[in-house]
Amino acid sequence: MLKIAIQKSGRLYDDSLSLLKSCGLYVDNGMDQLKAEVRNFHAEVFFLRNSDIPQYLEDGVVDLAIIGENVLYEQNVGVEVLAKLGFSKCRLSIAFPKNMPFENIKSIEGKKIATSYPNSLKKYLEKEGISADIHLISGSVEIAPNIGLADAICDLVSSGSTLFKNGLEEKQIILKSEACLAANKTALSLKGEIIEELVFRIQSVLKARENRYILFNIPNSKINEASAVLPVLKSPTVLPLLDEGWSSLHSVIQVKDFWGVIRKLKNIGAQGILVIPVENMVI
Ligand code: PRT
Repeated sequence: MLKIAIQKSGRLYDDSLSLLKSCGLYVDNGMDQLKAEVRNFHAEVFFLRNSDIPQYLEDGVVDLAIIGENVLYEQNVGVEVLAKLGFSKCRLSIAFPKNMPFENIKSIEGKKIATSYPNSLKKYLEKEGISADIHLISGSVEIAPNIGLADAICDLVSSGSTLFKNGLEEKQIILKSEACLAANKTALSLKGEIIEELVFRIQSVLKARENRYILFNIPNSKINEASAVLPVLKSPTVLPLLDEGWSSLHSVIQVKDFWGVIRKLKNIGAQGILVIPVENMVI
């Protein structure tokens, strides 16, 4: 039985559960459950506190976990990252009050910095050869300078609005992070086959999210021109329409190329353009 840990509530919960479900794992989860069985995959899902997950993973209480890279780095656990998952993106940054001068990273020298990430900050300061006073706080780090508890802070930032509301400015990124799938090293050898199957499914789902299925009608005389603007995996599918001289072209395009491709296709003469999400992509 494969044991997978996800956060029990918080920022990672919804995306983690939805990813597992997109991989075809039917998780029978209810409110306040510690663990739930997966009906159609030889696995169970453990709902744990984010900060407890790395230790459980290293100790082999669970085999796999969906967790922020920042937490693994902070706790320095011996686990293996199998895939980056593209959600819960953030950065661990040093922020100064707006009116406090900052020229370069050396401006941190001798300052008192409040953080919930003391190990990550310590590693960073040592690497830069800077000495500063690290003040550990477990929550609401952003208020520390305003109440005179510290000169600056080191905290996670995503939109930047928390810093802005507290009169702080992001000065130095020390780590970039996103959710990842991490594995216990022993589990990798003992349960390699089922882990490989899950990683394969996750990669197919992530690939699908980056792509869209596109179909449109085009005069036969324009098929080659239209094909040339499609960054296709292979060549596009061409199906004849009842209307003589017209065909329907089907292909897959990347979300990032989407609007550019649509504009070019319209200019070439494409009609009835349909764009459909892709649920899974096995290539
Ligand atoms: O209680 P438990 O241990 O389960 O949870 P937790 O308090 O560690 O978790 P949670 O849910 O707050 O965060 C879980 C994970 O989400 C983190 O470990 C990160 O990997 C990731 N993540 C992504 C973030 C953020 N973005 C984030 N912005 N975690 C926290 N924040 C906080 C930040 O600390 C600050 O207070 O959000 C505020 C800043 O956000 P912006 O948008 O205003 O910049």
